[in-house]
Amino acid sequence: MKVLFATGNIGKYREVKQILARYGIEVERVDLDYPELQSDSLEEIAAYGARYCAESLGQPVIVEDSGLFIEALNGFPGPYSAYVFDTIGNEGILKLLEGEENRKAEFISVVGYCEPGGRPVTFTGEIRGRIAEEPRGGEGFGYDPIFIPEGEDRTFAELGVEEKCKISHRTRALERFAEWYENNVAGR
Ligand code: ITT
Repeated sequence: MKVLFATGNIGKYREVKQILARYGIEVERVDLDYPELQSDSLEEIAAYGARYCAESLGQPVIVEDSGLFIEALNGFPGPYSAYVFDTIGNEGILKLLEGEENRKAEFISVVGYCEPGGRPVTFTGEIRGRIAEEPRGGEGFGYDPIFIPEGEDRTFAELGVEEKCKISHRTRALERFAEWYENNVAGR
């Protein structure tokens, strides 16, 4: 079983490949730059992207859209996480939270799957946690150095990819996808 994954983010690709291998699903990356719908909903963005890629490639494909939702910032950066990371980055987020006691945050991942001519389906996973006081750790990507998952003292970047991928938002979304895929697509 092999699925195409359209993403420009190598960190994401490594994780998705590793997680889906547990289910016997092989992943191949396609560097297809699809338009990101401007929407407050990660589900809508992932569904639109999956359909666009399936039609462009003429093959079944998955995409993944994720975001960091910070409670004290009313959910910011949320669906705009990629833009915010590329502009103000982790240091910018920490500045916005300077002196803020409520550090609660949530990572959400939405996987979209679509076949050419078909309707997209989406699968969501989330993990709660908090924003660290300073960046820590050298593994992972993006916001990993400033996100501490619930029940932990270490950031995702300190935990490392192996540990992160036992519990992450992406893992939970992909578990749901893999279960659906086994029942609905594999062996069809
Ligand atoms: P695509 O090509 O797959 O869209 P992207 O990096 O643009 O890749 P998103 O649009 O989903 O991905 O943006 C999510 C942003 O949040 C991006 O800056 C990521 O680096 C960051 N992010 C997503 N998942 C993360 C994770 O597990 N750990 C740390 N940062 C994460």
